[in-house]
Amino acid sequence: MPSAFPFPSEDLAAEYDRDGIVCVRRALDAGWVERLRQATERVLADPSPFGERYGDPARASFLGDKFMWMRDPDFRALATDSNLPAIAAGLVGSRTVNLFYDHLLVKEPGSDVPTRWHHDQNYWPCQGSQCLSIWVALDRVDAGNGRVAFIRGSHRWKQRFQPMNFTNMAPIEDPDYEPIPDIDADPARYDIVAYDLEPGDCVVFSALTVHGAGGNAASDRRRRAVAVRYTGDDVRFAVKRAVIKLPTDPGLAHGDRMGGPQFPLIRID
Ligand SMILES: O=C(O)CCC(=O)C(=O)O
Repeated sequence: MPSAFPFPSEDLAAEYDRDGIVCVRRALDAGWVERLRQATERVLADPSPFGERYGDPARASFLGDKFMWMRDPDFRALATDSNLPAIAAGLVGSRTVNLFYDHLLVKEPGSDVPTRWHHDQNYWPCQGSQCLSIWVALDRVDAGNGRVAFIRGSHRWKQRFQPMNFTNMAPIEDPDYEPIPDIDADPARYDIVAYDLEPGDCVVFSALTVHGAGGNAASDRRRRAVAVRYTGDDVRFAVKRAVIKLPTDPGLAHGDRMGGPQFPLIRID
């Protein structure tokens, strides 16, 4: 059962609205973290058809999987019965929350694979202002082992950038979108924020917020994280050119409200 949770406060919701990124401390307690670490090892040992090695396959140690909730009870509990749905609803101010998908993102020590700057919404088959991710740290995360950085306020930018192919970290040249600027060439031009996280802390960000992360080349610490993606009241299914693969046909037409077994409604206030 979801526990009583004091977050998000009105102040935090206002910060999310303004910046497109907030940090929520202790979103999950130590029991949850241990449960999810064990679930992570199960998924890494037996990846689904969505299991991926990002970057150069010969050296890859940035490992991912998706839709774990569909086959693992602990990831399902995280997505549906933890504090996360309430955090999502409160921050975007939505009466309803649909689960979009969950995404395991593990950067092992030695991984030299950065996550290039991108925003998520252009490779998600949905549109609306209430698409978001809750990225939960399962290890201590800092600048040394692949902390994610965000450009504050970029969810309000008018530009829509080419989606990024996570497997080779190259942009997907979709004519519907423009190339992302070279942010690293002039980082001082941007309002970049990143948070050191303890296990159980999370960052919550809009699918339009530009973000990226370093590799984990120099540390001897794992960087295990799980991002759970949710949608709110104003989000509709959208047919787009280059989007993530889905496990099944969601049976939705362009403009339909999110729903059905692929995108279940998990919270209604
Ligand atoms: O974990 C990472 O390095 C990247 C995370 C990310 O891009 C996302 O969750 O959208």
